[in-house]
Amino acid sequence: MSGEFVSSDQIRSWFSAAMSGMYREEVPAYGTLLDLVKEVNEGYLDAHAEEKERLGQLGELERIGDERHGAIRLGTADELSTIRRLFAVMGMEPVGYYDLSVAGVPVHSTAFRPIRDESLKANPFRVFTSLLRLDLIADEKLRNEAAQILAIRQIFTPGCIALIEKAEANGGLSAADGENFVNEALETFRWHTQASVSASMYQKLHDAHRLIADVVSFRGPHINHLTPRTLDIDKVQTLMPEHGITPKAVVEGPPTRNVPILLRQTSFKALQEMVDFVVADGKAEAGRHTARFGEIEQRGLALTPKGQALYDRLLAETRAKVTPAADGSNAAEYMSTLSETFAEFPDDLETLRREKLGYFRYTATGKTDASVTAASDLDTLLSAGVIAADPIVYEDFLPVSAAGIFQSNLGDEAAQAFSANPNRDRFEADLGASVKDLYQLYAEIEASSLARARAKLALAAA
Ligand code: OOG
Ligand code: NI
Repeated sequence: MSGEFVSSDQIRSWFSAAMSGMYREEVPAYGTLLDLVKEVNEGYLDAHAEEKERLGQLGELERIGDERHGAIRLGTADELSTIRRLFAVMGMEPVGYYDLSVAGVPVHSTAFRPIRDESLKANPFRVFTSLLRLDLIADEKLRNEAAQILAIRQIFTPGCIALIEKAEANGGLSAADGENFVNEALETFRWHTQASVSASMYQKLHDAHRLIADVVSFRGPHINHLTPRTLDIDKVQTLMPEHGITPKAVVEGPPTRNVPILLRQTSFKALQEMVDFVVADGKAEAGRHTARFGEIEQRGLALTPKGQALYDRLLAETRAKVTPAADGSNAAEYMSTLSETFAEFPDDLETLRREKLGYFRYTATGKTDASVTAASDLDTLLSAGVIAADPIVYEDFLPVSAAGIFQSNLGDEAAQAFSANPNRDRFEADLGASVKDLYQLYAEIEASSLARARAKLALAAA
């Protein structure tokens, strides 16, 4: 039976490509950005032949051009649990819990992404998915009105629901059903010019928080950005203005380094879009809404909890000295303080590995050495050159960076104080599942790569 199914990796690749095509039509600057990133990545690989070969051998080269993440913001627990089932059809599972209330954004989030090594290689498409926290709206009347508006909307097409159920019942979809599923699922992410509220309701929601207006006022959770992966974010950041795109003032995440770690991101401001509000008092009203934007990212080494703790400490130290101003006025000072503070973070692969700051993928190099066996300790095998260690790429997100991305696109007036208020239990109850632990996923990939490499050595010796 399973032979008749198309793989979930294939469905995800189709979906990611379809989404990219749709967004390219909706947001022309995204197309410009894709072309720029492609050009910079090609230039980077041409100038770094060794890195190109290494990525090729690891099977990571093909995925880079395809690589992107998107983001959506949902309104209700039902929407969140159904989107979990929708993403499951494409082999994407919830990984990590991000509380953004700390940063004045009334949402909490997870990332849906493939988790197995082969699936990540096939297509790493991920969606940062936030759930609005109406419990953080102080005004009780407005909170109830917003909840009522959200309760009656249906963000999934009947065809999409039917295909999710079919995939769940049968354990997969045929190729024809898979293609239909992609078309149906795409509808959930589409932009709608027609708002589902009146202009005055929109204004009330907007006054409470721009993000609340964005989630509550529309028929669906339009994809708000789609982010290609670049191999040189500083270069793209510098070239963006030449292509008519103004990036946010500072790149989020770690500074420029020899060995990239975690995730660096930069975005450009939301589009102003024309919106038709619902007729109130017999009066149709046109208006504007800004929600959708562009972003690029550069991914590096996944850090262990020890490495992440060092990253968090150094970032906090940097921000205690200079907090990046939204208008960009202290951008240069922030970036230089960031680099100075991060001087403490080891910046060569061998130290990062020895100090267990990051996760590594081990492979047998094919070289043999009579003085070692498959059971020799790892350092011995590495120095003999029979096993090689390569960084495992970070596949997840960073809460402080995500908050910076939200803020830069919501405008400064949106920076509001909510106290830190994580509620992971509630999120998981709404999701209908627990979120996966990202460190465990990296540790498993590392351990299984080492086991495979040792098995290969043993086989070669026999
Ligand atoms: C999501 C912002 C977070 C990222 O890359 O960190 C994000 C949003 O604005 O909905 O996408
Ligand atoms: Ni993003």
